[in-house]
Amino acid sequence: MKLCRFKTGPACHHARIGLTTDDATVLDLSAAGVKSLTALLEGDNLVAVLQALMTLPMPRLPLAEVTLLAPVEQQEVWAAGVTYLRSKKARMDESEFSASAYDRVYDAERPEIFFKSLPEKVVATGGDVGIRKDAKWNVPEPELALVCNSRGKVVGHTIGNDMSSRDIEGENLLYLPQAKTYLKSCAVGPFITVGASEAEARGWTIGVEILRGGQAVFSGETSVGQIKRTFDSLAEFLFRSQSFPHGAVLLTGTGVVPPDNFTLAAGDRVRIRISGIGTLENPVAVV
Ligand code: DO4
Ligand code: MG
Repeated sequence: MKLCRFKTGPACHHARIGLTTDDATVLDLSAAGVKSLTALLEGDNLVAVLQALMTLPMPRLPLAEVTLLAPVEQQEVWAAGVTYLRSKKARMDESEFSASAYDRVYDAERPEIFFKSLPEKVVATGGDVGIRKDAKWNVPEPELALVCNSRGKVVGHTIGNDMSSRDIEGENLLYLPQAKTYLKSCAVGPFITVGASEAEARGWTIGVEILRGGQAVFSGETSVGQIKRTFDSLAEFLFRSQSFPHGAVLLTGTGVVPPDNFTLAAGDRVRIRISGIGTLENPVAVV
């Protein structure tokens, strides 16, 4: 079962909450009085609630005819880093200066967690993701994202793109916020898969394809099972000495890194697929 936020057309100004079970049509849960994703995610027994909602009469719309919005309302987006061996190696290669920090954090009990985006700045599928005009080496980071409620419980999974400027990050670790958090640097969506256990999610694959003029100029794949840390431990660290009254989204790190001679260009399209969730696709623009 997958939840989404959508609009029915350009003239429609309010977001509706939808449920899809077939990836072709969406049930408009607004017709059953569901006004917010957050309220749904806060309740206990989400799967049972959704199953009960599905028995009610509701409009069913073709997915191809709606505009999918990012599945975030008031949730901040945070990100974990260096959770895959591949990411540790890439960071250590990009910066002699910071190599030992990456090496240490991979093995440390405390994960690297950083702030990624305010909810209102999150880009939906189809929207532009940005590469900084002052950066020379830009990559997407395809990541599984944990959707947590206000109690820190992982209640769903979605897709995140942690757009990153590797030259800025590699120059000095203290530049990480500039390399990671800038205009259009975070895309999330389009669906939140609910009801999957961590064990199930660990069997999913994450694939990324970068298209230039319609041709793939990079593609790569990893398995969610390669993430070193458990989802609960990542969520637990995020919520330590912190409060998220509306819940939060936590990207879990990248395990697919393009070769060092690759950088994104304006006009590229980044297509990220996670087998249990769907496809997040965004064109690239200079910001
Ligand atoms: O510290 C660098 C960022 C790491 C990251 O974003 C990742 O591993 O995905
Ligand atoms: Mg990342």
